Amino acid sequence: SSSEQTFIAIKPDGVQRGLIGPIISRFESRGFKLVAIKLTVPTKEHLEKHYEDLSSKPFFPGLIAYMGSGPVCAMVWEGRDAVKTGRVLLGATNPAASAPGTIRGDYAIDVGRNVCHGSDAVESAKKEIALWFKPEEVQSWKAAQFDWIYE
Ligand code: DAT
Ligand code: MG
Repeated sequence: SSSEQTFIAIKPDGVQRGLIGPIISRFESRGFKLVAIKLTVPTKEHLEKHYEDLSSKPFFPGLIAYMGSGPVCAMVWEGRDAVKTGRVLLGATNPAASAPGTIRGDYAIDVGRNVCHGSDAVESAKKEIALWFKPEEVQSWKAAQFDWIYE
């Protein structure tokens, strides 16, 4: 459906490097619709929940410290296959393996500073959206260009 939602977050390095505009532009120009956005410094507890599946990894403490080191631009983007296509726009987890033309392939070098997060499945997207946003912070609106993007 054209109403699938994914959670995308520009990480503190992406915010510091002035990449909010360029990253938003990629989702916008692809045809996705922005339905929620906020700039927030997430707490340690919040990040431990967000990344709970990775809690046993050796890089977990460093990941939590990095993600809480400054403002994060948290967003929800909507559109057909938003989760899967969002991951394509992001590129591989390790920027060294990300193709040019992807966000990580164009803007990052180190896996520990890979500038942007994107949900990896529809189920995790639902969980992440509920963790980062109250229901009333997620807008429902029809984009004027809708019929020019979907047949
Ligand atoms: P992704 O962000 O592509 O979904 P993930 O969920 O496996 O990747 O890991 C979350 C973040 O943790 C990732 O964006 C960067 C960091 N990370 C993953 N693997 C890492 C590693 N081997 N060393 C350092 N950081 C890592
Ligand atoms: Mg992940």
